[in-house]
Amino acid sequence: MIGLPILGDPIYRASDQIRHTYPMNRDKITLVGAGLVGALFATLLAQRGFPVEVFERRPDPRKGGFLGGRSINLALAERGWHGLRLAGLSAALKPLAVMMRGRMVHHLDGHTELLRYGRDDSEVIWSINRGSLNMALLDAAESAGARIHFGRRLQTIDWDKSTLQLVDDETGTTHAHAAATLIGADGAGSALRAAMAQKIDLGERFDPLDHGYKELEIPRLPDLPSAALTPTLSRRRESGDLFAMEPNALHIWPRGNYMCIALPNAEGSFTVTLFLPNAGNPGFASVRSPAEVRTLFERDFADTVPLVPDLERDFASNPTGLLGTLYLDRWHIQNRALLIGDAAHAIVPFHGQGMNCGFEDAVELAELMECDPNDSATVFAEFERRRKPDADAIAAMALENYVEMRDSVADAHFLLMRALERQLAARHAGRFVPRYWMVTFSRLPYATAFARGEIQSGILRELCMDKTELAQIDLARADALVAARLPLLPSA
Ligand code: FAD
Ligand code: 8R5
Repeated sequence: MIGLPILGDPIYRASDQIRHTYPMNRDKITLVGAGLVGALFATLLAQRGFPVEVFERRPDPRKGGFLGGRSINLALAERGWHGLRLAGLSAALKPLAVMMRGRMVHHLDGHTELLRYGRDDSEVIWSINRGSLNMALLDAAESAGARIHFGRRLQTIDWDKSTLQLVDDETGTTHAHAAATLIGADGAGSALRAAMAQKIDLGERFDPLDHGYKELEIPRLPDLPSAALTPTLSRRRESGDLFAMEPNALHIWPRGNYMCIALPNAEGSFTVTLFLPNAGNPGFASVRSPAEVRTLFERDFADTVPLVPDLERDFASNPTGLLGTLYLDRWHIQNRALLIGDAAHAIVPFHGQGMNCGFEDAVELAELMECDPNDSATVFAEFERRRKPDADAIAAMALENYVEMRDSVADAHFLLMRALERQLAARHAGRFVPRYWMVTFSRLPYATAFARGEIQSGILRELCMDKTELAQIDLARADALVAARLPLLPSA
């Protein structure tokens, strides 16, 4: 037993300086999927002394796989940072992330305006590269003691024999593995979920959105063809600028029923995403040929045209992404298996909360397991009881935020309500907190953000009815409504 920690022996982990005691008698936990949520959860569990084994379909991205492809970024908010902090990763990742202070709205006539998300630079979101984040999490999981097996795709489960069938897609070989307690973080197309559904009715429902998405790229300023550059951009390039647009913003081109967005990448490029209905015009069914793509962009997103040199090629070669919401009535089977992250509750992307919510799952579950390490049945049931209302709430808010981003953001009445919202937030700190702030900058349960958001938007609608300017609002009435309808929030 030399070299192995014994009960009561403190372990010091270099990465976060947290002291852990390695307990005995903890059952091994088998995880499926080492994506964002799986890798974070493996880290948190291993830190808490659980033996953790992870099976991941893909090869190890640290061995030359993730690099080279397109830069794909994600918006990281407070819930996500909290998980990364607990994993001891936030200090190392912060320098890789680009601050996004607000929405940079690109109007049809070409003018832009920045609508700040929060009050100051402490209330912002961050754009981070998915590959870098995933690799940092894999490193953290392994340093905490988790064992990750790459090139192992879960195919089927023999529940009676507690055995997984795993396939190595590169060689075609299959492997059997005995596992008693399974946790699935294998994403929206979860194989564990499919295997669970053969044993019990999960009450699964997928609500497809009738809109899809396509990713395009704005290269770094030095990589843009000179011919396309405006005089301003040429000057900026000569002065050494890397970014072709404002880097510290999430760019939005709201166009009513559809939109483009762009998130900055640390090296200077932007990932642009076009969200469009699948049918109708414009829609993915009608915008197909290179000429149709160009016509759409020249009409609706004219300021992006010089910045997306490979427009037609990106459009043709990148797949059209499907969107929708996954609802399950049950996330677990007794003490045998539990789903977390997208495998349990994939949502539409419009609040930028899919990963953030999944990280919150990982933290909540790791903390429950730490409190009650030998009773998976109770922990799994409790996890589902606590998290399901929050998952349902963020699913609903994400759908609502699509309308806000693509449409309302350019609407005068909406902007009046937003301005009043800020004023009430300043007058009633801790009581009137904009829903976006609760979702993005706090760790209040999503269900609380949703419920209070409904009350708040009722107040805003009543006060703004028939009004066009802030000066017309009856603030005494506003104060009375807030006091009557919104209890003080617990201080964080
Ligand atoms: P995944 O990240 O999908 O990981 C699942 C893992 O399981 C993968 O590694 C996969 O290879 C593995 N796997 C799958 N099947 C098997 C199998 N049978 N056996 C073994 N392993 C398997 N969220 C945000 O919060 N902010 C954003 O800005 C944001 N932007 C996004 C942009 C895009 C283009 C997309 C597609 C999503 C975005 N999301 C964002 C959502 C976010 O990516 C997901 O919510 C998050 O990745 C979910 O993590 P997960 O670990 O549950 O699933
Ligand atoms: N996901 C995001 C927001 C909210 C921004 C706001 C929205 C692309 C497939 Cl669509 C979207 C947000 O309200 O002003 N924060 O972060 C990320 C988003 O989309 C991501 C990049 C995406 C899935 C394609």
